[in-house]
Amino acid sequence: SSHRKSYGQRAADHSNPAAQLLLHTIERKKSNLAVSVDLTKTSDFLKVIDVVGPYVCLIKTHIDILEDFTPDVIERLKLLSAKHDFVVFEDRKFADIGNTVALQYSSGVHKIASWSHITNAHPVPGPSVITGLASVGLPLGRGLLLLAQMSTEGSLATGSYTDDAVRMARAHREFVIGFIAQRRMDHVGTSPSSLPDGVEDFIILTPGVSLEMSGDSMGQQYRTPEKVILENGCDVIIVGRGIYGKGTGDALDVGCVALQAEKYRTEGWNAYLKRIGS
Ligand code: 5IU
Repeated sequence: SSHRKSYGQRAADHSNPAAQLLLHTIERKKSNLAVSVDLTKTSDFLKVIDVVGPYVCLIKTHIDILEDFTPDVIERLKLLSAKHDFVVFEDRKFADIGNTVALQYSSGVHKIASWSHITNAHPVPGPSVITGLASVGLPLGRGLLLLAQMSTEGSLATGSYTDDAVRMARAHREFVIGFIAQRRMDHVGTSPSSLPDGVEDFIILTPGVSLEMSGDSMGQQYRTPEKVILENGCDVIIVGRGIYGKGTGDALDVGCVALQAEKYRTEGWNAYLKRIGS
């Protein structure tokens, strides 16, 4: 299983350029930490990204929560991505018919496909959500994550829904590079010989990670980096408030944010080293 291979070795099991970029970036920076920058002011958003940039493989955005969005934000985000060598993932969670998601992905104010290496979709509409997004994203070398599970209490994305998400992904491996999930997915039944090339490698990015908190007041449930990487076999830890706190305006303590990012990077990487047995 891919579980005990190094990130760098696994890049060879992917044809998608965004998957290769992510795995090589993780290896190069020795970081499986992604920071989710859920801040509403552009100045805070860019400041946190610049501070955590050295410690992360990936920055996850919710571009539609910025109150003062202008296209210049994207130019600055691209500059920071080049400066700090991180991948960009817009957590858009597409969930409509193929024609609509293609428009939402390419157009509107945010033009997500033009700058985000990776985005994600709910499998609830069926395979057409993948083919709709792929019509825009594949020519640009983008990659897609399917939402196979969620971290929230009472989530409906469980059992056969999760398994069917994996089957949908297997049928579209050129574009679907992995999952947002709580654990690795290779338990979903298949014989390796039924796979096109006998190899299956999906990258698992997992949200709901904190060292200190067990949840929030709105249904979020947290696990530690060690638990998700070592026990649950996930590949990338996604951390938001555990790193930037409440993150409102003046309260943003840049030194503290950098320390937290370094701490989560170390926790995540050490858990990975244990997993691959080195
Ligand atoms: N997120 C989750 N859980 C999920 C999915 C996405 O928390 O199951 I799918 C997003 C929401 C937020 C980030 O943008 O990940 C987690 O932020 P905190 O670490 O601040 O809880």
